[in-house]
Amino acid sequence: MLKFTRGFSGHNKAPRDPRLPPGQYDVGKDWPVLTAEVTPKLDTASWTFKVEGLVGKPTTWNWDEIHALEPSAFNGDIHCVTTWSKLGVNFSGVSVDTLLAAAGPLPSATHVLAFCHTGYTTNLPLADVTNGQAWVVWDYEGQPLPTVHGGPARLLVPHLYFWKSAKWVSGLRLLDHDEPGFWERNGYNDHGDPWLEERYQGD
Ligand SMILES: Nc1nc2c(c(=O)[nH]1)N[C@H]1C(S)=C(S)[C@@H](COP(=O)(O)O)O[C@H]1N2
Ligand SMILES: [Mo]
Repeated sequence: MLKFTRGFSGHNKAPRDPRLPPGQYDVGKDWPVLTAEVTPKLDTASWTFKVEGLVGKPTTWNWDEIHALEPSAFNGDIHCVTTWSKLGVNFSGVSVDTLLAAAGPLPSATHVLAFCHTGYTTNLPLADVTNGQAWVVWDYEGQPLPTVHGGPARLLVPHLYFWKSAKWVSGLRLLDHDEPGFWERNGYNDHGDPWLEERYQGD
């Protein structure tokens, strides 16, 4: 398909923020809520997160145990496929690298399926959740992550469209193949790179 020069927007316009991927706008202070399922009430006393599947040591953390891991923070931008982006946000929690290091992915593992306390799923190549690119987060701007935004904890994979950042995440399953998740089975792109505008299947 023909693609026109990005950023050409006529005259007398403020320069486009270079942090905005093509086709995205800055949503400003708002943080829209997009949820397919009913927002759950999860009790941190019974909350767990597990790494399972093709790993040497399947591992489950409870709320206290995951907080005892090395903390890791993200400052940067998030991009929803519905075209809003939110710039310069702060999340903190734990790096997915730390979780995977404990469970030990087998050499055959190529993909992960993130699953949730609510049944939502999303798929990612293992290479997109390693090397400081993905987190399980429970703080937003220094406050507990609001329930509507996935609290007590959500996945954060900010370099991909935000549907990959599963709210109320309960674990990662390592696989030797790609297995489409909820939105990927319903027309969204398997990968979802906002800089390549991988919005829908076939993009
Ligand atoms: N469990 C769950 N996670 C989810 C979703 C969902 O419906 N359920 N929606 C995804 C989509 S499409 C987006 S854009 C973001 C929205 O996150 P927000 O509501 O915090 O903005 O969450 C993603 N994670
Ligand atoms: Mo979305």
